[in-house]
Amino acid sequence: MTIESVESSGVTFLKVTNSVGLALTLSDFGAGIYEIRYLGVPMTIAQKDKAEWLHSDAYFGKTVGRIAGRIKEGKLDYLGKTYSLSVNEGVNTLHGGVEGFSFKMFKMDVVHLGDGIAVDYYLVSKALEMGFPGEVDLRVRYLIKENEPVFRIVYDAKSSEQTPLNFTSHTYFNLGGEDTVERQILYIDANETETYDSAMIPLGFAPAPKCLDFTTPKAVGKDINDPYLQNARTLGYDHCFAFRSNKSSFPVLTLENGSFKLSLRTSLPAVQIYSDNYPRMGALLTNGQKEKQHSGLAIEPVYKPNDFHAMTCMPYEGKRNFIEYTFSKKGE
Ligand code: G6D
Repeated sequence: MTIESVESSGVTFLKVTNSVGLALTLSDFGAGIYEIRYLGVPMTIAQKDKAEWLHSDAYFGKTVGRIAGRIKEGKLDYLGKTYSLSVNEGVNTLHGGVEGFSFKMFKMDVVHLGDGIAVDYYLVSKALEMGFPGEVDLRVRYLIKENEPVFRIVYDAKSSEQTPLNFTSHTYFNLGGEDTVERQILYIDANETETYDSAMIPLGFAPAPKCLDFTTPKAVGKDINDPYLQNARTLGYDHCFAFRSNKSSFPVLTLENGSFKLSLRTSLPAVQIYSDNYPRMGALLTNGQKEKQHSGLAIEPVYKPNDFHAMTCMPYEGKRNFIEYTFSKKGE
């Protein structure tokens, strides 16, 4: 295992490389993933310019919180009270508000474990920060084993009172640095998907239409121009998929091309898929490509939108979830 640290714009970028060629470049700003490479090949996209990446509204690789997704008019109705949240997308709240966790500086610690290392990022979010109830202590732990092409993100949260939490990793995958992910093959173990209004406010789940059915693996681009996917804002995938059953011991999602395969295991019950529908056209990306529509596929395991009961963190109990990504090389 090698660890290299680089300072840039007041932020520490930590590159961790294990002995089977998995390399994660992490950042204390937004407890984010700046880049993942496997066997020296890019598996993700982000803005190459680190100063731009830090504050990008693409949330490339960032930890999103306190609540990933949209909350209508910034009104959180929770346990009989209505909390007025920070609004940052018109009248609505997206990804925790103006200064969500993606744009906060975490404290970093590196822990050497028997068979790998943990890179821990800590943040304390005061009560009513961005309008959310309760004080929250979060540890985001990146676990990288020495001899496996696997990493696990573990969210460990404690709170001073009952409060809803829905953290995720907003990493955009593109296996092998292709120009877009449209030819890459996606499988998702889900047959119900979220419905939305014209502002992408979630309205509830329904049986997945054909264009959102990935229970049989298909190319990301196969149905991406389906009229169902066109809404006031975008053309492409920007949808939440509820897993049919998730024992967290088998992959609930895979993405693959001719050379590489990515498998997702998670304790979370759903996944938001966003196909980079409104890119920063021409921006140079970490995979050497210039950004365009569908340059990457954000794969964001989450709780179902608005399921604030499931999101609840109880004081004195805390809340833990994990996201695990496994990489493999075809023909290995
Ligand atoms: C857009 O609607 C999408 C979100 O799903 C995504 O997280 C964000 O861009 C980066 O707002």
